[in-house]
Amino acid sequence: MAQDLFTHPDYYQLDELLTDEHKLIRDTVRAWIKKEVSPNIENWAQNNHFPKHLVPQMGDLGVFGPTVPIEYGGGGLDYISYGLMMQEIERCDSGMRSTASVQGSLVMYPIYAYGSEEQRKKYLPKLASGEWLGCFGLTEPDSGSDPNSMITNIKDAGDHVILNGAKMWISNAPEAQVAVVWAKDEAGVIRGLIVERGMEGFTTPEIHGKWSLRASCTGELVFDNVKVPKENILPNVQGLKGPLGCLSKARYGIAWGALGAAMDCYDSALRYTLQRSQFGKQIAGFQLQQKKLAEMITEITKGQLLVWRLGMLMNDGRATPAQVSMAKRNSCEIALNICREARQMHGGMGITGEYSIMRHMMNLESVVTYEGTHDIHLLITGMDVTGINAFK
Ligand code: TGC
Ligand code: FAD
Repeated sequence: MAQDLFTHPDYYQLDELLTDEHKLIRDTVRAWIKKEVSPNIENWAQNNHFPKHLVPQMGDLGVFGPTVPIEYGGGGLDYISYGLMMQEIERCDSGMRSTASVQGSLVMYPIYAYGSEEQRKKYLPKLASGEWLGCFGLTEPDSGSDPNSMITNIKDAGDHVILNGAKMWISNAPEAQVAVVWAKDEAGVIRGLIVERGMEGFTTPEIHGKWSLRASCTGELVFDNVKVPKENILPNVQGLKGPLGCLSKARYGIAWGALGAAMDCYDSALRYTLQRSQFGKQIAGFQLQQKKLAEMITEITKGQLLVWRLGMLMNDGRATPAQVSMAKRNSCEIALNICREARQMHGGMGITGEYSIMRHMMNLESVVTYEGTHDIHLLITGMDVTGINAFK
């Protein structure tokens, strides 16, 4: 990637809606990204390299579990702060944001919200600091959009349970010390367990050949008669609402994050079309290019307002899962559209690693799929407004 010249578009002076602390947090994460990530991200993605040396730095920066209380190593911050962090990280690369959202929303959050005091004290500080990396196992080879169909299971064996099954497409898995895993007990009730690397029968083979999220590692979780102590079961939740509750937090972060990728593509397209000349004038002077830029900034501005309002509702504890779905879906849709337009506006240069556009576009194909596909979120909105469940 060439020098990172990003400045964020703020067409409606939305910075006025942020506190000084919000702006400080955003600018701190942006400065770290520009210094530590932007110069290398293209190389890491091209080489399918997960920069795990950054995990402790991300911990120091406070991007793991920013809304978790300070006493457990979290940031004790609000949801706008969390959103801005995800926006800044994904503005550079969705894979890096994946690392942060899995750790914070899908590993730390369930341990905080559903765990015992002992579990919180044992795991949260190490996860917050980045000493340990975590992953979240819900999806299985035959159970994706319909997680209730999972077959991974636990059987009671006295002071421990025996875990069998396999999870698929798990971000961070090959490097994780800890996995929050969802499995059905003998009564068919979904339970959450904390599985640690080193437990006999637990392996995490890497998934190779991805064209997307190449700077994030993805793997399977394979459980072959793994003995998991009962003290590792999350005591305070049962059923699908456990993993879905975590997904609401992570999807919220993605809503801000994907918007960050869209902002980067717009920023790059604006700069490029102002600099590049054809037919004797800047290409930004052609009406067709201005239409693209005008539509991009309109969608970005609407998206910024949507996620900010959602963040305020999250702060008040009033955001509904369906509202989160709408924002995740909207941000992914506009980011992909903006990315595709920006790619064309960069001409041939748009397919090279000189610009971040192609990498964003490939990354966003995962973002629009994981944490609930585009169609699943549309059906959640449809169900919410009609009261009719189209899934069943
Ligand atoms: P349904 O009967 O609707 O719900 C079961 C229970 O869960 C509650 N619930 C939620 N709670 C909190 N947050 C949400 N978002 C919730 N959605 C539903 C619901 O109220 C109910 O509670 P209760 O008390 O009545 O039991 O369940 P369903 O089986 O009909 O499924 C509904 C559906 C399709 C919407 C859901 O299963 C779904 O969202 N599917 C998509 C699966 C998904 O998102 N998987 C993501 C895997 S993790 C991942 O991709 C990480 S990538 C991370 C990265 O790298 O960044
Ligand atoms: P399917 O569920 O088989 O869907 C295939 C198609 O059918 C989709 O277009 C879907 O929208 C459509 N479809 C399904 N049901 C319906 C319906 N009722 N009506 C209309 N259309 C429908 N999972 C984890 O648990 N943890 C992780 O950390 C994680 N990380 C991931 C990282 C990456 C890079 C990727 C690609 C995935 C990751 N996932 C993870 C898995 C992800 O959540 C699933 O891929 C996603 O939920 C979709 O499941 P699926 O791939 O099995 O597709």
